[in-house]
Amino acid sequence: MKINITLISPEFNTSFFLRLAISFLLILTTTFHAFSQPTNPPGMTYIPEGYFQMGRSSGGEKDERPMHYVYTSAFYIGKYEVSNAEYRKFVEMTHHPKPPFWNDDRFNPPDFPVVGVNWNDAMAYARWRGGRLPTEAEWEKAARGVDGRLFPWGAKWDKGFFFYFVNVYGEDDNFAYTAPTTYYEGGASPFGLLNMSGNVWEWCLDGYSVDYYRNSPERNPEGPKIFSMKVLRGGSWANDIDGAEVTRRARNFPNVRKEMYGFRIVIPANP
Ligand SMILES: [Ca+2]
Ligand SMILES: [Ca+2]
Repeated sequence: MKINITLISPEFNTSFFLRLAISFLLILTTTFHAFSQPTNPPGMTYIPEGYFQMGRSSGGEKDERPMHYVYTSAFYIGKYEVSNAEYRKFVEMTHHPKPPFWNDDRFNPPDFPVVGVNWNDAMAYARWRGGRLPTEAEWEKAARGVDGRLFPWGAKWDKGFFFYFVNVYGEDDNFAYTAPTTYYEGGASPFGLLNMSGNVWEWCLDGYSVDYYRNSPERNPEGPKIFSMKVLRGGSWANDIDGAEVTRRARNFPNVRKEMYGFRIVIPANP
């Protein structure tokens, strides 16, 4: 008795396995693609790698010149300054010392930026969140994008002469001291970050040197290593509008706490 064991024809067989293999590859590719897309950590904004114009070619202070092209790798940066509510979680979980202005009603609402933190406090918080402070280059790129503007929203008076888009000193901008970190959406940077100009000065990772731009590396500069003062950026509620230009470079010692000093954090995208 003859038994036919060829249940599937050779043609069908090849075609079936080819289709199966292609389907498998497609699923694999889609899955990999999904995992390789940047997934923003909560409250953070993705800034792609690439060059931008750092500093300025004229005006401002000597330390803001010359304008030069700088490359940064991709990173995530806080859309907002770190708030009192966020910093409170850190203090409660780590027993890190409380900021000195926490009993001051002008500064302590939960949704307002934490102030009175020094560079070391800011770094401790950033590390607790799995990140660090932004380098000056990262901060400036996030604040102005790639077109060399001097304010996050564009040119100085692009938003008119009323100040409902930035918290500075002595203007009708709704707040005499700090303002909520989510306020002033009209002054958002090209990447959608708020209060890069004004509200609180923001500590950066870098040490400060007046002539750093004359010899800084083109890719991912991290500031001079031998200087003891740290950079602060963006101006605050205690500065006028010109003090809130995104090229302005303030500095202070890493142990100084002031009621106009705060920060936001960075998490590298490809650590
Ligand atoms: Ca103000
Ligand atoms: Ca700010």
